[in-house]
Amino acid sequence: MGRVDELADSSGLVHDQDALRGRLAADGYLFFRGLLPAEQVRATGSAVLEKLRAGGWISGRDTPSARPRAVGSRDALADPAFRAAITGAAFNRVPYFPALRQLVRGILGPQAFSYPVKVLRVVYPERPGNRTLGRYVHYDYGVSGVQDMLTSWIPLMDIPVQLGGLAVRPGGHLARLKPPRVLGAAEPGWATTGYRTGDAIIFHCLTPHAALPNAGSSLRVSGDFRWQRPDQPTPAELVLGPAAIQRELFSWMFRRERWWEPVPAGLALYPRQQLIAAPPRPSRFFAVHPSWRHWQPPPGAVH
Ligand SMILES: O=C(O)CCC(=O)C(=O)O
Repeated sequence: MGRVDELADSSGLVHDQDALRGRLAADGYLFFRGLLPAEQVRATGSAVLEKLRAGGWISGRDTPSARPRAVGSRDALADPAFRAAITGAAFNRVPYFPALRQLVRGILGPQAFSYPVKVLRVVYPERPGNRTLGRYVHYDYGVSGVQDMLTSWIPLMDIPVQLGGLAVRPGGHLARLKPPRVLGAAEPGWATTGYRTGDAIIFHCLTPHAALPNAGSSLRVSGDFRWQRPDQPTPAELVLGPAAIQRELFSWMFRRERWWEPVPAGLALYPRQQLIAAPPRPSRFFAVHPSWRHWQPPPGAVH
């Protein structure tokens, strides 16, 4: 991987909220080796792959279909097998794993919640013409328009660097705002790791990040689960779903599951486009670079 650095492991800080906030403020991310129960996460990955296998994304021997079924997560939603995977209980349960939930609440506050809308990433080996949007260096502020929103990126299988896991630019959240661009495979100043099932990386919405190319021969499967405090304006589409139905997305499917909990009552919901059009407010964690005053929402999807 050339000069790409190794992520710093914050596992030793999980019980020290001040230290976690301090490191998030300094580095823009927190990585935890083995935070989650590896067996349960592996079972989640297998459940996702089973649905995809049934839809022809992979053969019995886990070889990806010669023609990708979809390039990005949005195209993928048109595919019934992908829809079965992303709406399944196994995948939707991930942000309710206590170790993850407690950790994020320790950083953001006890009422912090995860958006019912979650992103499943199934990334084929990269070939000309199938580069995903996740390969562009971007900021997740463009996803929600909520200052201090955190993204947790969870590998649902072992993801060696060759399979193109997530890379972050440590300290990049303190720097000047930059336009999107494709991340090179060995850029100095970036950090990643060989992710293992059970690992988690959490990063701030102003932290530049991108996926590395999948240079392997199998699919890469991971999920993004995003979090905010309930006392901040909340993007309606991430709670109610893209069609803005009047109830919390998936509540009718999972409300009887032991692990499920509803989003807090009384959220102030706004159209996502309205929230992402405004520059970020001051952060609770660090001084925002003045260039963010000139923030423009990206012309299309950023993630
Ligand atoms: O996993 C990827 O391909 C990209 C992830 C990403 O951009 C995100 O979590 O916001």
